[in-house]
Amino acid sequence: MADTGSTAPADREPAREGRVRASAAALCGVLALVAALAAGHLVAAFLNPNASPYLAVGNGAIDLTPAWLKDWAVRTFGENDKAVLLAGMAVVLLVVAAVVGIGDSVSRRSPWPGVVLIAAIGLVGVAAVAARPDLTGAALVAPATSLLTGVVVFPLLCRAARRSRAAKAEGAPGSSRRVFLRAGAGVAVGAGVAGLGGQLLSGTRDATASRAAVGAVRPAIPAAPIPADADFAKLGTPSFLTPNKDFYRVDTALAVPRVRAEEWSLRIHGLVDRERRYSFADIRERRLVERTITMTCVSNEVGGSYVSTANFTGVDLADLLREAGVKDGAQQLFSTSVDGWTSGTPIEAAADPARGALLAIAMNGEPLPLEHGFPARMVIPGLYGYVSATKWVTDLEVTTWRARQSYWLKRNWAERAPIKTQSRVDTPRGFDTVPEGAIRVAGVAWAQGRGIAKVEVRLDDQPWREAILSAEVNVDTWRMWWIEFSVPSGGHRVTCRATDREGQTQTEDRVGTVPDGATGWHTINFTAG
Ligand SMILES: Nc1nc2c(c(=O)[nH]1)N[C@H]1C(S)=C(S)[C@@H](COP(=O)(O)O)O[C@H]1N2
Ligand SMILES: [Mo]
Repeated sequence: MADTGSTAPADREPAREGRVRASAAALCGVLALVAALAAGHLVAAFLNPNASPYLAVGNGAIDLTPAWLKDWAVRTFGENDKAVLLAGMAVVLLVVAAVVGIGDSVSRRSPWPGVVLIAAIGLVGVAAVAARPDLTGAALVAPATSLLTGVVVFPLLCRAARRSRAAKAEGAPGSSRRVFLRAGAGVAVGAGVAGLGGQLLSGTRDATASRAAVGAVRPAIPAAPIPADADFAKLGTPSFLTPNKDFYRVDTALAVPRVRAEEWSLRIHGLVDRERRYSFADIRERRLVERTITMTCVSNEVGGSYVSTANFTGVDLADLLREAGVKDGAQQLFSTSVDGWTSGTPIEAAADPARGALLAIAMNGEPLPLEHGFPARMVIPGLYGYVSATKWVTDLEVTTWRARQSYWLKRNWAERAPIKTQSRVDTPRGFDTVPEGAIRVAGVAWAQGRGIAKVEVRLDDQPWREAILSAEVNVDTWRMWWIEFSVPSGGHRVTCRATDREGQTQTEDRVGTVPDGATGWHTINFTAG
């Protein structure tokens, strides 16, 4: 029977009038939810955009998702997987909020069940932010604001709905019927302004300006110029260097970590003689070296697109490790990103000057784009990204394999993951129709660390033929190829296979990406005529 401690008889009376319409009750829940999320989002914009409870819960969901489901999502939605997750979360939350609102109006004995449920949802947001290693305690203010907004706005809206309903039932005139309309509209507008304001603020502040201030990064030792015949882009291969905006992107970060260069530092510790810490200025002032490297993701399916090439500029990781002094017994370089993602690299790969592992601060002459790790990341030739390419890297611990287990290692991927030799047909595309007669088949091959010796191509059941290779830039980069065939009209199949400079030809055996990279030959079907 009790209402929320309100004393005005006008408030108490209508509460006895019983239920509001289900649609109005649902709207109370939905509006309270939207207001809560928007308020938290706005506060987070001032503290740290990653403290937004909505994003934090989404990130928490990604980390808790079982590996098989994650693989399926990446396979099914590709680079849209995050948008799909956010949209899915929105649908679930809206339905829950509507149900909370309706449930509350049905169990009209007190407003508490709804408020308790809303508080519980709010606590999930608080927990998700608290779980992030990159956020300090102050960041909890954002989800706490959401929680508070939810528990305050929800009962207010419910009460307004009941008053409107009661006014209508009594045949009361004019404005008293519109209490709910006004309250609802007020909350909706407030939420819209807060949400939009938060989005604008977090979008322009901080890291973007910091990146612009870094300006162009010029290496003391530039990479060799890329020869004109390093790609056959005119014949349908990718361009040799991948423009930053087209470079593949793979990470677990729902909101790109926004780190200011001025606030970034890198700590090197663990099994070392001297613990070291570097600021961005420390790194930038060193002798910078540029290397042309082809990166590949272990999740790249045969024929897939998670492979790209750039000129990376930075300092030798081996130099930094030498300054720290790696102790005997060290096995693993365990790196941690500001968002808590971790990677484990064999120490011999990270510390070997001949391999050329980089702590990179620039990509194709520009500071790293935010989504590729600004202000600093690791890039190690020859290893799949999950064991080598930590973006937004902030901590390097020299340790053993037993002491620390990295993010994907805990999720069934292999401890060691050198990149496997692969090749791909880019032209024609699968299921293309081409004119009959002479056609050009073109593509790309890679065998980082070993180099490509030849690529063979087979049309239908004809014998293998060797393709023409592009100029070799270095053994750590991909190589383009092309070949001409004469095709009669009808359906056809073309397959490619690469052989590395150690004489190993890609195996025909198809294995999936888990645990250490896919194998098999890429085949596409097309039609001539
Ligand atoms: N912080 C962080 N770094 C990361 C990842 C990640 O999820 N988080 N993913 C890794 C993986 S699996 C790959 S393949 C490369 C991809 O780098 P790119 O997005 O710049 O292409 O980044 C690596 N570095
Ligand atoms: Mo990856």
